[in-house]
Amino acid sequence: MAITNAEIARMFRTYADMLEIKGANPFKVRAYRNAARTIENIAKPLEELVKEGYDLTRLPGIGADLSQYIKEIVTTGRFSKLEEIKEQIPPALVELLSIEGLGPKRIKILYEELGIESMEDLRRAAQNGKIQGLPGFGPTLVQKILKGIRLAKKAGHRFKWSEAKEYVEDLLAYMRQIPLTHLEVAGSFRRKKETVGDLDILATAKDFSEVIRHFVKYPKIKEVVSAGSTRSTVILNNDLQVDLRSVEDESYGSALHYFTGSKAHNIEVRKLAMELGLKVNEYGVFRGEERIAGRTEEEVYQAVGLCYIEPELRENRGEIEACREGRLPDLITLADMRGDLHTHSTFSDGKNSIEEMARAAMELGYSYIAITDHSKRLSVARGVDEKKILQELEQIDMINEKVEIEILKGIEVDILEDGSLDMDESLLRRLDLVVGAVHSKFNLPKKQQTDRIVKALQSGYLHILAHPTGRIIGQREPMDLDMERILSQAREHGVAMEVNAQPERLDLDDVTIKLAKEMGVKMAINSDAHNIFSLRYMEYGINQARRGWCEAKDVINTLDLQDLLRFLRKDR
Ligand code: DGT
Ligand code: CA
Ligand code: CA
Repeated sequence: MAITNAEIARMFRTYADMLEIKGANPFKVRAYRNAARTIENIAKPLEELVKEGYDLTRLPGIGADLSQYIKEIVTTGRFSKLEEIKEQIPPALVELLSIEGLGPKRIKILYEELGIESMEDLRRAAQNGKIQGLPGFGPTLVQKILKGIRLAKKAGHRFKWSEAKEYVEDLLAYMRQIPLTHLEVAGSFRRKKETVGDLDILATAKDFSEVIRHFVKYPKIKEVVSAGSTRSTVILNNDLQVDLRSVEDESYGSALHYFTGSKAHNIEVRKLAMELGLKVNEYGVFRGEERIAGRTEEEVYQAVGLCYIEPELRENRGEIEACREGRLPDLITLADMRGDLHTHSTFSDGKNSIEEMARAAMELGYSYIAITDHSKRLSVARGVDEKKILQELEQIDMINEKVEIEILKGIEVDILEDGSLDMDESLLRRLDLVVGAVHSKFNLPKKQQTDRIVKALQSGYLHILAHPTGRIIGQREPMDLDMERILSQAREHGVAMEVNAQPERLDLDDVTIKLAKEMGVKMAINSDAHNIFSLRYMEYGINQARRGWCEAKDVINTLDLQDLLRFLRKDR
């Protein structure tokens, strides 16, 4: 079985956590975390890169040592340093790092003094009053820890869709080694939700029992929770749970519909069926004892008087009414995209030259790509100042002469705390495209934060507002914003709202995309790529846009070059 980038990233991250608990040099710990981030963000399997002889040290944060470890992992499937450290530190200790108030030092004390090795050990010790009184553990901290345990339980762990996809592809390839009639992932994964809790897989085959027998032998399984004759649940080595069900062909459509969900959508469909005197379940649509539909999803929808509804829309957000009124959207697809309007090059913190980015965009079939490096205020990203951007523009002119794709001259200009833009206006006027974004002060009060962004929208320079809420999934909350006001200002000033396709951003989210569309605001779906591989993030942005009911006509980078330039030409 192939080893996925997500698995390699997970190994490095676990190793970093364990190093930290061991009290290793913080720089070393950070190096592994940075590498993990790089790896999970490369849209091409490292295994392929290694096979092609690609120099891994060209990737951000990957030095000679890490490059060697990656080679070890893709060739042997093992990371020997991680195995060594696991001999010294119980792996379950790592999950305690997610609890607020517990750093590596305290975890070490808990382990050494009380033998605490897991979340469960910790909960018991805290409740039994064993923790209070240990050096540095006062009553407030103990309360905080107990709260942290409850939070961790409630949040559970969800996987980014992009990470789940890597596991899905590998698992499906494995399952196809045996003869199957149908094989499909249902659940939130099929609905392209930004994160998934677990995977729900559906299979039909002549020989049911062989399906389960084969499934539980998948090499990346850590634990087989259950294995019956038609269903099984397993936990993969990254803790992702997979439920597999085997059904009869004549029930396949109903089962697929049922297990695709969402639950809220299913409930509405069932209500409709009841009004018609029908019963819907995972085995079919029934009138009395008679099965009247179930082989395909289309059949199921038809039986209850509906048309086919795309999985991304099945959230009970109006899709059933829209279907009955014949106004379901014609959802955007990856093939509609004509270009990418937010990318970086080595002029700021990107890893590839402008020409490399342009050629990679060409290979994706695009007709244009905007290079939008950071502005000077963002020093961590080596933002370009007025002098450097002039050099960049010159270079773009030169490269445009020799490539068969239009490179647009852009910038990702920082929106400063007072709403002004981090670049000289005379220069902004010379660019084809100005992408504005907030990169600091994410915690301003709602009114102030909204005013800041509205001021930028009103400047007359902005074409796109990038990652509008600033959220990072599982890490940073969205900014507190009056989104309706921002959307109506965006419409008024002809600014497109970005659907940022980075898998941990996906910002705007699905609900806000739908609102934007309803308000008549244009959008741009962009990869925000910092290297040639990440241009492929576009797929994740398309997923999110589809969940937000987006059609090609709502999105400016589905326009051909001439029409796009017309949109970008504003009075300024
Ligand atoms: P997840 O895994 O949390 O990301 O979300 P889902 O939507 O994949 O949910 P999951 O795995 O619990 O269940 C898969 C599908 O099965 C769900 O989308 C709808 C269906 N389902 C589960 N439980 C029920 C239920 O009680 N009633 C109905 N109508 N459908 C259910
Ligand atoms: Ca699921
Ligand atoms: Ca499930």
